[in-house]
Amino acid sequence: SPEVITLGEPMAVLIAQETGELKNVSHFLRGIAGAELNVAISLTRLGHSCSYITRLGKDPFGEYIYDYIRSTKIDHKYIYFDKEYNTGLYLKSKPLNGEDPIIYYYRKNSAASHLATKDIEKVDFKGYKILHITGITAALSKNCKDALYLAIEKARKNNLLISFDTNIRRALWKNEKEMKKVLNKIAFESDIVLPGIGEGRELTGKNTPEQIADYYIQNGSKAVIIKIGKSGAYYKTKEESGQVDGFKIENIVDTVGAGDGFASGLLSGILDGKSIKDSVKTGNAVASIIIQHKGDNAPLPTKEELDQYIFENYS
Ligand code: KDG
Repeated sequence: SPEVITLGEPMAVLIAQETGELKNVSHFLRGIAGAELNVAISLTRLGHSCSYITRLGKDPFGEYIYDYIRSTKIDHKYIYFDKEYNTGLYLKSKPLNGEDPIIYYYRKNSAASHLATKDIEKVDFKGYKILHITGITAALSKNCKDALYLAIEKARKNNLLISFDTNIRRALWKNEKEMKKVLNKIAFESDIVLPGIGEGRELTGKNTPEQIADYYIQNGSKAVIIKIGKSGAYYKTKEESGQVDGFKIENIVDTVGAGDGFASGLLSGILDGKSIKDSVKTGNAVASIIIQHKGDNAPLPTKEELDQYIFENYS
């Protein structure tokens, strides 16, 4: 088996080539998106093996995503085509310097939102090391949430490490209470929980990185890594804790995808046998590369390029 398995919704993204309100933009650049797919792309670029489970529409965007995945080293045997529903799509604005872009989704009732337990039942989890999941999948539909729970259960039975990026997407949740309940439940069952500082505050009601980490560890999570933007990340396990500074960047182009870059760097560090502290540093490095470019996942470094980047940019 490959080392990592992940599941989620891939989308095509149309990236505005002009600033201003999306309704006035007439030129877009097409790209590939989807938090878990971004992680899979980055991991395979870094020399690790990864399977991706999803459903795609039999439409031009679905075929575009499939062809793209086929051009990477991602294992695609668990990608299913859905004849009935379309592939999700989203629009991303071109922000003025350093701001977060505006995101507009066309994904309701998408092919991937019809991913279900029957798709996960077909998956053999034996031999994988890590299951990587995000809170986005839990928000897509009831059947996606059930599929996610089944993946967690199968991962547990097969001794996989479970890595969970909370990835709050408010637009996809019915209400705040449900969102907190579901995301925290998944976090308590995960070995590694990866919230941003704002997400951690919202989900736990605590304030500092340490308090947020303690809340999750007391409830069953093994390691908590809190992303704090320019300041890097804070990590805590039962045994150790610390803060790892972020990489200094002159020009932030697009923050979307930073969390996925972080997750992929972190997991690659863990798979390479690095300490948690060095794995967090590797996560920071990939995130800092992503935000200097406008795509959600390009251009991603190979392992050699990343090592060189860390060597040159971190003292
Ligand atoms: O993390 C990046 C993702 O947000 C982006 O690729 C699209 O998956 C996506 C989402 O639901 O926001």
